[in-house]
Amino acid sequence: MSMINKLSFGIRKFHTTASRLRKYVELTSVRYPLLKRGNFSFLSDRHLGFFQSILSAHQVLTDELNDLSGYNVDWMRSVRGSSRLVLRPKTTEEVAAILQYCNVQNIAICPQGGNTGLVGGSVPVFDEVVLSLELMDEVISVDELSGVAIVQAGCVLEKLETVLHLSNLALPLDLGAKGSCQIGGNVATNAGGIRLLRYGNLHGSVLGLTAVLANGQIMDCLNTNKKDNTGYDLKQLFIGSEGTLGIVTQVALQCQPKPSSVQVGFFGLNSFENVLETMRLSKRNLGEILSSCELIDQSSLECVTTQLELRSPINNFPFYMLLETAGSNASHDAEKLNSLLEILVNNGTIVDGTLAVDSAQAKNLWELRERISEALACEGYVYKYDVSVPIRQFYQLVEDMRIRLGNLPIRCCGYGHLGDGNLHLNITSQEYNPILLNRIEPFVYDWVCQERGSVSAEHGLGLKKRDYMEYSKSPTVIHWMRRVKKLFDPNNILNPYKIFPEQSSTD
Ligand code: FAD
Ligand code: 2HG
Ligand code: ZN
Repeated sequence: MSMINKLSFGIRKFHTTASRLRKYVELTSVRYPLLKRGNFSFLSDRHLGFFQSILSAHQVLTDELNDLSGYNVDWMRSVRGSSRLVLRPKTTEEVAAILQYCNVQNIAICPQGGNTGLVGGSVPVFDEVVLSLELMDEVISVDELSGVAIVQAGCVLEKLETVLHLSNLALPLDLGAKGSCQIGGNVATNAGGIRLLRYGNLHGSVLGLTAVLANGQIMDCLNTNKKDNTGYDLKQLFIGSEGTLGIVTQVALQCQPKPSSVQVGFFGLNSFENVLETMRLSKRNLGEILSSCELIDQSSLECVTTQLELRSPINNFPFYMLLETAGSNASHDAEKLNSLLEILVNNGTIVDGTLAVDSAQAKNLWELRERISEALACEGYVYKYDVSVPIRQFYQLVEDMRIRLGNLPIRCCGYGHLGDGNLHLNITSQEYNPILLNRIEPFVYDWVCQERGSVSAEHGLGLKKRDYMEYSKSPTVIHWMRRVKKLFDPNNILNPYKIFPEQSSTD
């Protein structure tokens, strides 16, 4: 194994393969015939005239063939709406004017950020008007001393990262979609990602935000204090609300000092027991410098290397782990990692591996993990499950599912944020296959529920998972969530058909 000292990361680009984009996407209303359009107004010339009167021409898109198709289809190419209008406000006040009008006119809205969501939440189900945040992409201020950045919600994460680096700051979250996802979308989904282990989730890092409510009221919670106990912390409601309670327009984010020393290692292991032991010792021995602890199984690695023609430095192990440390003292950090690896290699827990010697190698190693979603999408239709499970059972679900599905799918694989107990179980088939789907669901949700896990660890419920909320939340909790929704959006114009099951015992 070789050792690295100083590393600074290059920016990862968001990839999308051309063959995947050519794939035909069935209309959501056809694929899910039980879905019924809500009693919302149909878009009229009068409505259009109003939007054109308050926004400039380039902020109002109506050309179905050229402009709208990308906004109607999700990144996975698994759902397709039929919106006829995309609005692209530039300010909080413009968002407020749009919402006030839509609320009075009973026009349904689908808020959209970078459209990288994986649960069908970011695209319309029927003809909802798309409210895209993409023109609200300004970094308003960055304060190096406090580490607080204030940004418009449509700012792409990667752009924010670049700006922060100029002030020696780093984002508290990082994910493979950072070249396209927006900070507002991250907040709306409470995105996790590969650094959550180190910096915690957005409920902690978001100090404040501005949200526009369904009736057009501007809710100013743009606090920048680290501590604020003046009553209810209402901003928390918007974090993870998936566009159903309000439109997030500005975010105040607690950023972190940019680490000056980063080490990335990629290891092969022969059993899941060894994976758990490696995680246990990494957490204990690396302590505060451990920034990522990710798992990749053999099938996931095979997919990413073959589909995307990436090269893995080691092969033929049932499990691989990617460990990253981020600290401020290269020799101290290297000493810590080396003594950990000495233990793990000497006692046979880790069989083979490599440490990146420079940022290019580190980037290559990260690609093997971060591009798995993209590689799986190349195989056809992907059944995606993003679950929290007790760490000892982390991989059992993949094994049980393999036995259950036999050779029905192309692939059944598992990877994810091991250090956070968040498994990404992915199953692929050439095309959408309802028979396969019925073998997977509700089995997968029953399994997770039995283990008292969560059916959505980080991607949210959106459209695809909304019927399974009750596997992770009690009827009383769902009842009060519905009450909150009704209070904030009595006409249900904000992202209807998302999060909540249509009918349930809690109605
Ligand atoms: P969108 O996809 O546009 O929207 C997501 C939801 O938020 C929708 O319900 C939408 O209506 C709502 N929304 C968007 N913007 C706003 C706003 N300003 N106000 C109110 N509501 C809004 N997720 C993780 O958690 N961790 C990962 O590691 C991760 N990795 C990914 C890797 C890849 C390759 C891909 C494609 C996705 C990944 N995701 C991950 C999922 C996705 O990137 C995240 O959910 C991300 O936070 C979505 O941001 P977005 O701007 O693309 O939002
Ligand atoms: C990741 O961690 C993302 O790579 C995507 O959350 C997971 O595609 C998936 O299942
Ligand atoms: Zn993830």
